[in-house]
Parts: sequence; C-alpha cells; structure tokens
Amino acid sequence: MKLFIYHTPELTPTDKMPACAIAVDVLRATTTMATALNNGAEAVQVFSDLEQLMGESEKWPADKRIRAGERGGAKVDGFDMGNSPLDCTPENVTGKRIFISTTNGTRALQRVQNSPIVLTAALINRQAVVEFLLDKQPETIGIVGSGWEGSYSLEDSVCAGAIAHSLLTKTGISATDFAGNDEVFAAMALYLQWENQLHQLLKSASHGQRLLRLGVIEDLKYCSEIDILDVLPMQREPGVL
Ligand code: 3SL
Repeated sequence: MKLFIYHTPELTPTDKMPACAIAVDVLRATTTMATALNNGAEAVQVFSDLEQLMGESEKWPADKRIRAGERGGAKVDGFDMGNSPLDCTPENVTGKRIFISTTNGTRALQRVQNSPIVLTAALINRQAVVEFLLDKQPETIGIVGSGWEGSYSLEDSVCAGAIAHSLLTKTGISATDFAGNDEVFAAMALYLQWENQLHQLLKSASHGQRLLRLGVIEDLKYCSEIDILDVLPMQREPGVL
C-alpha cells in the first residue's frame, strides 16, 4: 500500500490514476456529503455546472430531490440549500437525491473520478475510510485536497494527515515504504501537531476565516469533529456517490 497526497486538484496527476482515490473537502463539501448519506440520502450527485445540475435534477421527482449549491461560501439563489452539513438532517434528506455543486470540492472529485475506486473523506468519517482501506489494501491510494481556487488549504491537509497517520499506525508498514511523496510526511506532521485542537486549526485556516465572516460558526465546529460518522461515501458511477 503506497499513499500519495496532492494538495489541490491542479497538483493531481491525471495520467496514472491510483487504485483508490479519495477526494477531501473538509470545509465543507465532503463533510456535507458524508452527513447527507449518513442521514439517509438516497445518493449525492455532483456537478460543476449549475445549469447541468438544474437539467438533470429536473428529471427527478420534485419530492425526491434536493438542489444544493454553493458559490463563494453562500447558497446559490433559488436552490433548496447551500453547502451546510447541518442542513442535512434526517428530516430533510431521507430518501432524497442531493444534486450538489460547490466551488472546490466538486473539482477534486471530478479530477479523480476515473479511478477504479473513488471515495470522499472528511474528518467526521476519517476512520470509516481508514477501515475500508485496511480491508481492501489497494496498491496505490491518492488523496486529493480541494484547496481553494487552486491554492493549498490547511483543513484538507490535516485530514489527509489524519488518514495517513491512522493507516500507517495500523499497518505497521515503514513510513518510507508507505509514503509515495513528501506531502505524506508533511500532512502527518501537521495532524500530529494539531490533533487535539482541530477546531482551532480550522478557525485559523483561511477558508475557516472566510466562513466565520459569513457567520457559519456551528458548521466550522461540526466539520472539525473527528470519527463521529461511520459512513463511507463511494462513487457508484461517475459523479454519483
Ligand atoms: O469550495 C467548496 O467546494 C465548498 O466546500 C466551499 S464552502 O465551504 O461551501 O464555502
């Protein structure tokens, strides 16, 4: 098992897909996806283009769909919800398909959607992802952070480090055999430095600051919780989890 971490979709090679790819957008897309599926959503279908989302979702019965859209952290006008995981209550999402488009999380997922296995991870479902990897033992794993418009983001890196650290500890492989690139060491170091203060780290991150300015304080707290959901979002067909 060899792990590669890429900080942004742009830094992720597309010529050779890993056996298992994991898209991460802790703030907030992959946290929202994990929460929706955990709380009974039928599926999450991801779009980069809002018009395409409207067209596809139109084919679905109105009482069985939710249109979720975020741009610049805010809800897209006319959509049922934005990108808040806290809106994904069982009352809201059970039995429904979530048609979602977000700024960066969508891009990360689309970048690796041709890998044989595609998962999404956030801090809240970190251990469920680790357990799956320990069971399946894919030869190569690529974790792709969403970043923010092409730039590095702390929260995705710390989540990648949390996955890497748990995997490394549980497999007992030597770190040099396990790490496919230097980003793996850097992400694990970040996680070990902040593992007991993840909420503080997310509040300090530039996107955390952006969300605080938008007033979504409770989202930030929830997104920083670790291993609270036993859910494994896995792609069933391109763009559908
Ligand atoms: O960029 C994204 O994909 C979003 O997760 C950003 S936000 O947290 O909804 O602002």
